[in-house]
Amino acid sequence: MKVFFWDPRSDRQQLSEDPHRPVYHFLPPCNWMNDPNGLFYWQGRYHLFYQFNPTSPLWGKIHWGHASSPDLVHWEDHPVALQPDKGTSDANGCWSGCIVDKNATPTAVYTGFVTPHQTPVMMAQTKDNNLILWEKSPYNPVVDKPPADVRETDFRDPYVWKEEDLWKMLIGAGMLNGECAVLLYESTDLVNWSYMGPLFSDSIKDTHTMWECPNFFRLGDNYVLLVSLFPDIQGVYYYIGKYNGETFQPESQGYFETGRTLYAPHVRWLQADLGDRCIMFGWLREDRNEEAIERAGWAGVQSFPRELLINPQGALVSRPVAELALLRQESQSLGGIQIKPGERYQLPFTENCLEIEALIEAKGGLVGLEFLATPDREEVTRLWIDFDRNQAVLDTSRASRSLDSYHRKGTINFRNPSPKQIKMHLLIDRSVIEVWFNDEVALTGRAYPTRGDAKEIAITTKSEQAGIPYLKVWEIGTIWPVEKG
Ligand code: DQQ
Repeated sequence: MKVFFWDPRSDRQQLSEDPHRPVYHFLPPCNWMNDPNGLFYWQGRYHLFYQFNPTSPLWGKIHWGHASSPDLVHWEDHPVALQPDKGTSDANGCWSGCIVDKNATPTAVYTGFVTPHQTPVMMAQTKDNNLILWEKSPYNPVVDKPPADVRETDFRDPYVWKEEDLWKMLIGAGMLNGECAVLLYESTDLVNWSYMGPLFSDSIKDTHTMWECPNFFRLGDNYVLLVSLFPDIQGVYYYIGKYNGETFQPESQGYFETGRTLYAPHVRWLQADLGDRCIMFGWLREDRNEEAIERAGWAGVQSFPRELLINPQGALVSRPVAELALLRQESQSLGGIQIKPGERYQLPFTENCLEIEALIEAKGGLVGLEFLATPDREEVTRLWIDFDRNQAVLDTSRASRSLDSYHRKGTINFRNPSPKQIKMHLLIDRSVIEVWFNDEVALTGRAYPTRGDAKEIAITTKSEQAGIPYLKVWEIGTIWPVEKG
């Protein structure tokens, strides 16, 4: 099979001066990336594949890009793993899928894109321990078309796992009756698949026509189904329930994340030195127009790798993997901060690649964190904690003077009733913002300040009694050897 080679280091080097380009979130050397695919631990390394257009920073003929890591945070680029092949069932794209271990042979099961009406299931394998050289299966496509009651344009993204000697596969789908569904298939060899019917279908909102990128995995005594709501990127939704090998009965459900930034997460249990963990990467979309993306020469970032858990209240939650500690550099701790309404408490550092952990207290009203902020606040991103409404708002409406970037207010409701104290865990990586509250709900967003001095951080309040009993900040270093470190 042909291998698409290029020199990733020179592209990374050239783009590394871009002030919006993250340094500790994974992204390709250049050009377009969307969904994470094929997360896999093999021979002591983590492998991440991703939807990649190697020739443009806009979505186009999609290949599988590839990188690997010894520790889930420092990455090395590899050649493109899968590329579309003319005249075959992936002629116009190798879309999303996963990798499984078939008798010690890493095997990719993915979506072939021919036309929107033809998105068969494809297979490729590698004997190469570095997962560089892949061979597509002579049996392709292994599933050529959807069942009759499924819309043929809404059938993609195989998710495969093994139960004893049987392979199971879910495919994201939209049914002719208007429901979203995950379709269950079974196989003994990954080649011959029998359709068993929808494992589960639902219609949580009339505006969704299908579920993309399904993930189905065990967490404790439960099973979790995690789906991306299509069209128009309407968030990521989960169901938690019981699975008996044939049916899935959800017992609870909710948004894993709302908003337009995080989409198409890919989840796998990875067995490595740190024990078995349920790991997720998710595509973080750009929030600026195509002209800005073309000027930048790149688009799309992966979320910081997250570990998924079910919390004691029974909700699906995530947290950054513990390996984040490997990237921490200088730190400072502050405590006992009291702020009066209208006051601004300036934090004693100016940076835009940071991690901040804080406890924030108030009896009511609003406490705000300003960051990516210019001294005159011409540009500022604000994170408001609203103790009256019991929610947080990530406000990028003044993040940038540029008309090319979109301005949003992303809101998340806290789950515990009316807390007086909120634990916040914030990652800022140039244009990327990921924040968790109380180890349960998360918000993700993008901000593109134009000024080089947009690096101040401060706390403000509109509450009579607000305090920060604890705040710790770390500078976070790069995950790439060739960039700033
Ligand atoms: N992206 C892939 C599809 C998937 C969608 C194509 C989700 O397989 O459904 O790039 O972002």
